[in-house]
Order: sequence, then structure tokens, then C-alpha cells
Amino acid sequence: MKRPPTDDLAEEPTGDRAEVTPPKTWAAGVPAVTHALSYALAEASPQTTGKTLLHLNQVGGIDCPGCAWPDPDPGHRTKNEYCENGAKHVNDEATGRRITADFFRRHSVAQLAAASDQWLNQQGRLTEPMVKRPGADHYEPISWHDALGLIATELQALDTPDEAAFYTSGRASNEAAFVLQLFARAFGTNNLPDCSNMCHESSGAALHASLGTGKGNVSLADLHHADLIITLGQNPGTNHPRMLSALEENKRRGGRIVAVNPLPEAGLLRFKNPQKPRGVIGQGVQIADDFLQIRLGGDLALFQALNVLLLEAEDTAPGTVLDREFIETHTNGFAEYAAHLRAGFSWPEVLEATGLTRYQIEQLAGLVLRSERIVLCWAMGLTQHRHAVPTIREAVNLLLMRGIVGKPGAGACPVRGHSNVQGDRTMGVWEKMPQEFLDDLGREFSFTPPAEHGLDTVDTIRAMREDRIKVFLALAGNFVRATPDSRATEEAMRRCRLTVQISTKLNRSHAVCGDTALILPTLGRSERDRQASGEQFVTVEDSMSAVHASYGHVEPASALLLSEVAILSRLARRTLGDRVDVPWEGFEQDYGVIRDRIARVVPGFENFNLRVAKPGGFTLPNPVNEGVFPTPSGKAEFSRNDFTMLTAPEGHLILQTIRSHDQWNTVPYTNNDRYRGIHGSRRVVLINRADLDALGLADGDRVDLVSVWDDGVERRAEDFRLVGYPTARGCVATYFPETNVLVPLDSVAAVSNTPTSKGVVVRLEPLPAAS
Ligand SMILES: Nc1nc2c(c(=O)[nH]1)N[C@H]1C(S)=C(S)[C@@H](COP(=O)(O)OP(=O)(O)OC[C@H]3O[C@@H](n4cnc5c(=O)[nH]c(N)nc54)[C@H](O)[C@@H]3O)O[C@H]1N2
Ligand SMILES: Nc1nc2c(c(=O)[nH]1)N[C@H]1C(S)=C(S)[C@@H](COP(=O)(O)OP(=O)(O)OC[C@H]3O[C@@H](n4cnc5c(=O)[nH]c(N)nc54)[C@H](O)[C@@H]3O)O[C@H]1N2
Ligand code: SF4
Ligand SMILES: [Mo]
Repeated sequence: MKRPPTDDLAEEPTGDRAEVTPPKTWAAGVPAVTHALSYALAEASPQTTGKTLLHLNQVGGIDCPGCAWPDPDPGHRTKNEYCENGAKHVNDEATGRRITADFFRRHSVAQLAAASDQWLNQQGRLTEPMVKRPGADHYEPISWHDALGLIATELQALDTPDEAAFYTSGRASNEAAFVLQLFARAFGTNNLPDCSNMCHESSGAALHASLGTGKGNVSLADLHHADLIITLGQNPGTNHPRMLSALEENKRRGGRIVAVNPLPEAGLLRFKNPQKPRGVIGQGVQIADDFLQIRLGGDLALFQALNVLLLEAEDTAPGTVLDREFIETHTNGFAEYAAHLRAGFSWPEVLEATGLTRYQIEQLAGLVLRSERIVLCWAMGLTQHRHAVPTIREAVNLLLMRGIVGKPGAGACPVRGHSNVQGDRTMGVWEKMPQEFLDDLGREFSFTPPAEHGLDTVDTIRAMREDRIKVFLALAGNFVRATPDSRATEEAMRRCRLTVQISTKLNRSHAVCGDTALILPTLGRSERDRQASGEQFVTVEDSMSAVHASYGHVEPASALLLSEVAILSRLARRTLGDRVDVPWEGFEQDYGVIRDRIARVVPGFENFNLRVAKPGGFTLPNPVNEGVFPTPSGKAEFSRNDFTMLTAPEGHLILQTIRSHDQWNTVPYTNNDRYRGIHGSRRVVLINRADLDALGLADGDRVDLVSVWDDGVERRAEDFRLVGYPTARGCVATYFPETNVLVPLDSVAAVSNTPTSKGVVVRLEPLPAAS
């Protein structure tokens, strides 16, 4: 793809700029602290950096806008209850750089669309509302009043409310999320696509079908006390760094940890805790006792093999392996499941799918048999595959056979991504909320919410393509970069009549936009939020269902910023007038009023304002932990899952798209990934050296990646450097979002409709060597 001239706009460095050093074998330690501070100080003043870091994850402080990893109980928090990446994320928001109207005068929309993601983010905080009019090539300033009026007019002009879609990214607070979904439904649509559709949707779908509730059922204490933790498809050293402290604690208590991953990720191997003296001077703690280098998509086969081995062990010594009483009283379908699994089982298939040896799998089965309390942790390596839902359901089958779901020290732990992605769902941001929730919402605000399910993320893009979505509004996020099939998605987005981005920072979704486009700049979580009733706080829910408050401590980036709640409440009032009985103005003036309404609508939030005032907040009950499975049958369901594996034709490879250590989702902070030894460029392909040999290629060669899909469309990512790397055979890795262009829109997981970002069939086309 040729880029237009860009005056001073930075382009993305090509693959030949990459420098490669050996991957690291341990995570964190002193370099983590140094890197966090140097990034923070490059962005914000020492005073602001001090303010953000001092308050990060403390009671009365800022909830880390990084991942959804939980905080320890208030009594057990350290002074530095954050990680390198948390520090980077919060200071990226608290940056001292500003984007003013003059910036948009200097840079056309086309130029911005040609700039790199990193450059866009580095320009600083958005400071005033901007509009791009139809046919214009620049954004220009617009007042809040006119901006909101423009959106209201466009919404009112739609033939049906279903021609609008309201996207949410998981950083939005509970209060903002609740207001957004209420507005969308009062307006008349359930079109509430969100980042979760691309993230843990498969986990929610699988857990819901098996256990009756889509959330995880373990706490930090369970992780500390487990006999065995199996972590699959996740890279905690980079993406949930404080999880390593929990794993370290588990090891200290004598637990065993097994990592299952195509890549030997640094944090899974060894951890030097920067908060402890021995993490500063010592060798650190070995985290994984065993590392199973699985092939992409091989986890379903792995769990089927483990579960067959459990059945066989029970045959040999009846009554010693399965929890018969639990199975009898609390589950459905065990006999059919066992018969189906045995009938379809084949070791050669399992070994091919996993790339593991039978000995390795039997060793792990032995550990499972010897462990009373087992926690299964996972993230995107399980959820972003065609067969993600059956894979996770097969993992749950293992827990059910042992009767250890919801028991102390045991259970299922989907490790969530965005800091409030779980809370947003709890607040009703979901295109298919159950009718019971809609009824309660309608009763509380005297209207009838639409019953028909709305569009998720992939279906929203399909609808844009067919001109069925005309107005698109995003509460945070970077829709065109996060979604698959970048070229098709961008084309779809450009077909919209109006696109609106409520954002803190500039990204590509501001540059690839509809006929009319609005940028509505908003307060970040680190900033003070003053409203008519005084200073406000917001609430969030972490990966383990703890709900707590977050208070901003930094002065807003601009006097013109409005909070997310203020923007949405005003927009709702302008669009709906008195059509519904909602105190929009009251919401904006005092977020406590929103929480009072949440308390009356969302189960588990009774006396919300009172309970969230307690240091550390409160934890939502999970019925599974009380032995209750709210499935239609009232029992946990065994699931019969057919064997399947990812295959690639001769000369092809399976590609996964992952995060570097120095990025926040679609936003790369630098071009380095120091744990994997990559420096200077992100356009690299990590590939097994035996695959290089087999393909007649060499480390350092430059290639285009072309993905293979049955619609005949050529999807190509240009100019990458090959890096010989210890990844599983046949399985290559590149960074997201540079290679989202390769993920076909229609390549989605069954049931969850999640793009298969970890399982794309590709071929490598060598480029002529540079002269
Ligand atoms: N610093 C930082 N932190 C983040 C984020 C960020 O961008 N930057 N993003 C946040 C978000 S939204 C999320 S969802 C999480 C994501 O957290 P992760 O899921 O850890 O993120 P990914 O980089 O996608 O890494 C996927 C991991 O799964 C492995 N994997 C891929 N496919 C398979 C497979 O088939 N089987 C197995 N067993 N393993 C596989 C990969 O090798 C890799 O280690 O992180 C959150 N935290
Ligand atoms: N190929 C591939 N694609 C993927 C993935 C993958 O692994 N591979 N992962 C998927 C996953 S797990 C996820 S979660 C999605 C992420 O998708 P998104 O959540 O849509 O993307 P982000 O990069 O997190 O969004 C960053 C933008 O959010 C805005 N922002 C940040 N903080 C705030 C705030 O407090 N308020 C507001 N209003 N705006 C804010 C900023 O403008 C910033 O530029 O991407 C998905 N896409
Ligand atoms: S582990 Fe996640 S929530 Fe905790 S400080 Fe790091 S980025 Fe923030
Ligand atoms: Mo995510």
C-alpha cells in the first residue's frame, strides 16, 4: 500500500529496521521499574507522574486503566501496587502533550490516515470537539452544543433506530456504560457492539452454556492456594503483569504451575518481583514447572486427551478419580459425554493437533490426578480460535469431572483484558442482554426496550458494508484498528453517514471516518471530574468480580473536556427529549444518582452507593461458588465437543496476532518488544527455524504475508522481516494491529462470532533482497 506524502508525519518503520537479540527468559525485575519511569517521565511532568503512580490502585486512588487484574485486599496492598505497564498506561493518558485546533488545520484527514498508530497516539490529548463536514478534508472546531445537536438530528432522521450502532471499549466506567446502554435502548436499538466481542466473548459463551454464568469463579486467594495452576494462551508478563505476583505466591506455598503456549513467554518462565528484595538482586522465581509448547489451536485436543486419561484412570481404580457424587447431583450429561469422548478419541490426531508428545500429556494428566485444587487460567490464546467455545467447554468438563468448580483453590479463571470490560457487560453493554434485564430496565425508566437482539462487532461491520448502519458512535476504543479485515472494515466505516468518537487520544478511527465525523474529547480516568454536586468518582469491576471506586487525581487535560457521563447524558436529552422518564440532568450532576438506578436494575448492586464507599468496595456473588448452576436445567452441563484442529495446506503456516510488551491494544508505545528481543520495528514474523529451512527461507529475509480464505479476496500485509524464533512448528506470530488486514471478516469462532485472530492461514512471499 503506497502512502500519500505526509510532511512531518511519522511512517511505520519497515521490517528491515528490526534489530533482534535473544528473547528474555525472565520478566520484570529492576528493568521493569526503569522502563516504567522513563516512559512516564517522557510523557508527563515529574509532578504528574508522582501523582498518578502514588494513587494507582490505592484506596481512594485511580483504578489502573491497564488490565482487569484485581487488587489485593486493602490491608495487603503495597505502596507500589502497580506494574511497569500499568505505569505506562496511566502516564500515557496523563501526558503533557496536547492536540489543539491548530493541529487539525495543519494535518488533513488523509494525512492522518497515513500516519502510524504510534505517531497518532504520541500527539497527546485531544482538547476540544472537532467536526469533519461532508467533503471536507480537515477537521474544524465545533461547540459542544452544536456537536451534540448534530448527532441528535442525524439519529432522529434515521428510518429506524437499528440504523445506529453504539460501540464500547472496556475502559468505560460502570456509570458511563450504564448510561450508554440506557440511551441506546431508550432510543430503540440493541446494537451495542463492544471490544468484548473480539476478546472474551468465547469465554462468556462457553462458561454460560456449561455453568449458567459467563464470569470466572476464582479469587486471588484461590490462585494462592491452588495445588495446580494451568495457564493457557496468555502472556501474563506483558499483559497481566501483577498476575505474576499471584503465581509467585502460589509457588511459595508449594503449588505447581504448568504453562501451555506456542511461545516460551518470558513471564511464564521466571519472574523477578521488583517489589521484593530478592527480585532486585536474585535470580527470581521459576514460574512454570513445566512448559508445553502447543501448536496453535491444539488446546481442545489437549483437554480431550487429559479427560480421556482421567476416565481411564477411573476405570483402573474406580472411585478414586471422578467426583461421582458431584457429577450425580450437580451435573447433566456425563454418561453421554464420556461415551462420545471415548468413541471419537485418537492419539495420533491429538499428537498432530497439539504438537506435544504423549509422554508430556501423560505427565500433565498425572499432575491433574495428584491435585485436589486446580485453577485453569486463560486469555486470547483460547478465545480467538474457530473452535474457541468447544475448547473452553472441554476445559470446564475437566473441572466438572473432578467436582472442583467453585471450590476453594479451584475453578475457571478467564483473565480479562480491559480494566472494566467485565463491568461494562454487567451494566448491560451487550447486544443480547437477557429479556429479564431488559424488563427490569424498562420498568425502572417506564419504557419498553427493544427485545430483538442487536448487532455485535463483526455484524456491525457487515451491516455498514450494506448501508444498514448509518450512524456509528464509539465510547472509547479504536474500532477500525481493533477489528479484523482492516481494508474491508475501513471501507465499511467510510460508508457511514456520521461517525462519532468519544476519545481521550487520537487514533486511526478519527481519520478513517464517515461523511460527517465528530471527535468528542473526554476526561480520562486519572483526571478530576467536577460536576454540579461536587467532585465525582466512578466505579469498575475487575476480572474477579470485585467492584470498587476510582478517583481522578490529575487536573483535566483541557478546560473544554466533558466527562463520558456528561457527553452521553446531554446527547440522550437532546435526542430523546421527554420521550423517556430518565433524569439525564441528574445523572450528569451526581453520579450517585446513576448508581442508585443501577442498584434497582442490575442484580448484585443493592445499596450500591453505600457498599462501594467501603475501602476496596465489594465482590459480586457468583452462584457457582454457592453450588448453584443457573442453567435452564439447574445443573452444570457436560458438553460433547467434536475433535477439530487447525491445518494449513503445504507450504503454508498458521498465524497468530499478538501484543508486544510495549503496546496497549491498538496503540504501540514504541517499536520494541524487549522480552522477545525485538527492537526498532514491529513488522516482524516470529517463525520456527525448522520452518524457515523447510520453506527455503532465512532469518532476516523480507516477505509479504498473504492470507488464504475461500472468498477469493487477496489479503496482504507488506514488508515484514523473518525472525527465527522458538515458536511451535508451523505456527508463526506477528503483532496486532499491523496484521489485522489478514484476518478475514468471516473467519469467526462458532457461537461467539469472535474473529479468529490467533488462527489465520498464511503463506510467505519473499521480497527481492534490498540492493
Ligand atoms: N501491556 C498490555 N497489557 C494488556 C493489553 C495490551 O495490549 N498491552 N491488552 C489487554 C487486553 S484487552 C487483553 S484481552 C489481554 C490479552 O492478554 P493475552 O491473551 O496474554 O494477549 P496476547 O498478546 O493476545 O497473547 C496471547 C497469548 O496466547 C498464546 N496463544 C496464542 N494462540 C494459542 C493457542 O492456540 N493455544 C495456547 N495455549 N496459547 C496460544 C500466545 O502465544 C500468547 O502468549 O491483555 C490486556 N493487557
Ligand atoms: N488481530 C487482533 N485483533 C484484535 C486482538 C488481537 O489479539 N488480535 N485483540 C482484540 C481485543 S482482546 C480487544 S479488547 C480489542 C481492543 O479494541 P479497542 O478497545 O477498540 O481498542 P483500544 O486500542 O483499547 O482503544 C484505544 C483508544 O481508546 C481511547 N481511550 C483510552 N482511554 C479512554 C477513556 O478513558 N475514555 C475514552 N472515551 N476513550 C479512551 C483512546 O482514544 C485510544 O486511542 O482489539 C481486538 N482486536
Ligand atoms: S497488572 Fe494490569 S491492572 Fe495491575 S497495574 Fe499492571 S496493568 Fe494495571
Ligand atoms: Mo481484550
